[in-house]
Amino acid sequence: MSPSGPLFLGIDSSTQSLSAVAIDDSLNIVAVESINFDTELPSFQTEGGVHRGDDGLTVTSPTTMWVAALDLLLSRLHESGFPFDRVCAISGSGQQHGSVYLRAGARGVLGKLNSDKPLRVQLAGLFAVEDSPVWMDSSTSAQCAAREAALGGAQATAELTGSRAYERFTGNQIAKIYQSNPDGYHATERIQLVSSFVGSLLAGDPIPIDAADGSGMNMMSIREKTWSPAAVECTAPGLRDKLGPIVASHTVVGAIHPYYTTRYGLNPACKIVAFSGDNPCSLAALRLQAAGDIAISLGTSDTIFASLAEPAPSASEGNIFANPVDPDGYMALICWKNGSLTREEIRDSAAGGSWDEFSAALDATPAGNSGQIGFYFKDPEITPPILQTGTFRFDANGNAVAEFAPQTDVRAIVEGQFLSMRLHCGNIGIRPLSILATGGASANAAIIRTMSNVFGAPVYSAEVTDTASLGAAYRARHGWICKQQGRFIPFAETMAAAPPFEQIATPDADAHAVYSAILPRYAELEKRVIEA
Ligand code: 5FX
Repeated sequence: MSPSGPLFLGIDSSTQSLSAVAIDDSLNIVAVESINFDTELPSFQTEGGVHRGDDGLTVTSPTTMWVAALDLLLSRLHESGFPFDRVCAISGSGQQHGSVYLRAGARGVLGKLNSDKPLRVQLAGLFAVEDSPVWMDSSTSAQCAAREAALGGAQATAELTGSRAYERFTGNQIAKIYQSNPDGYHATERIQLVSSFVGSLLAGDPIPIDAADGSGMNMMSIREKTWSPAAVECTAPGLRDKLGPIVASHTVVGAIHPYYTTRYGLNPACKIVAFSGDNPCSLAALRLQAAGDIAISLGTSDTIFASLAEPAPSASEGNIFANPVDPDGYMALICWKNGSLTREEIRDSAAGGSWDEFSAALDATPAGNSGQIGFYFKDPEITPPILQTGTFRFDANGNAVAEFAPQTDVRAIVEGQFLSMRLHCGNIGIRPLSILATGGASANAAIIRTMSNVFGAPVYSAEVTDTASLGAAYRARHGWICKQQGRFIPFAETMAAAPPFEQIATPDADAHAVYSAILPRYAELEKRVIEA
């Protein structure tokens, strides 16, 4: 680490841990630290950072655990000699959708933190609801149905808020708290997201929710980036006053509270930039700054993150959020449950359990698989939503067939997964111009070539770790630069010093034309599979 110069800190409050990444002004990572909730704060008795209810649906985390983790994280960095006095700005990331219920009077308590005592001791009693519902909770189906009924259906809810009503989305969680624990609800002065809550601890004042994380609540108008009165009012009475304002994600929302300057040596000039969700922060870390930049993560589940300019929210696929680095832009998140495990199943059944044989089979078969198309649902699929598992194979004439030759199976699963991605991306307005491939399968050249050809876009490789906290650190620097200059500076300009990602595939125009011709047939067959 150089001995001087500004530093920027990103703090990620994820499901299982609280982590920090510090960068310097040249975007180098200079420090990382992490606190695991289960092992380092065992008194909270969490498993994977959460408590699961007996109903199998309710999932919460003890809010005070996040408070205790913050002191532990900062003291760990302090003890390692980290130069907190050089930190100009802090931003953060939080698991999306989780909510925190601050009791009346919380603002006064936060403002008067005393640096002689740990946060945990001073903030006991701050919460009107002690256990925060988190994104893994799926106990609010009744509240989702009520929201969609109030807002004119699933598609209308998606058009208004960016997503149809999802159980984990915060508005539905708040509605459940109001109905099941009215005393707790009425004792609440302010409701925060996990992200804005951790930022509030640092600022010593409840900071606003940012538009990107606010999009995960089913209550924000995705186009206006303000609370939708209809979507707030159908949630719980008197809610608008408890939510505070929404700000653009690059906004400086406060300064560090003296608690941290005295206790850990932070610089009193250190700014707090609005905290955001983990997925928006990952978008920033992957530098998906221009509309059409997408990242495809090939992991246990396959996920697409995308920047887009003109969203087309849909009730059947994906979530649209406000873009965390462009106040006029949007981002999309789409998840496919059948990812690596499903590819591995075909590797085992059709390629002798070997990735080399799997790749050779891909190389030996033609783009478009001579018209043969397969759907492989080892698990119930999210995109498109289909509960029925199984494999559905069709020949070039659209007739269902029981089997494919092994090599055909290999090509059919890879092409099918990418055609599904292209189809469902298109349905919500994503037009990929460049693709960043991450995750395990991104190391397989034959799979990546197929990805590039299906989308007709160049593919780059990125092995970025700690994306949520790194993205938060980039955003801290972005917000700080905007504040210094007194105007919005495009995120890309602030990232000019970052080394370019390596290009690993160039699309073949002929192969791409084959996939463009197949896509309507693929869509038609997918419909048949869903309807069957
Ligand atoms: C996104 O909508 C999710 O629910 C998850 O990715 C959480 O953000 C994980 F923290």
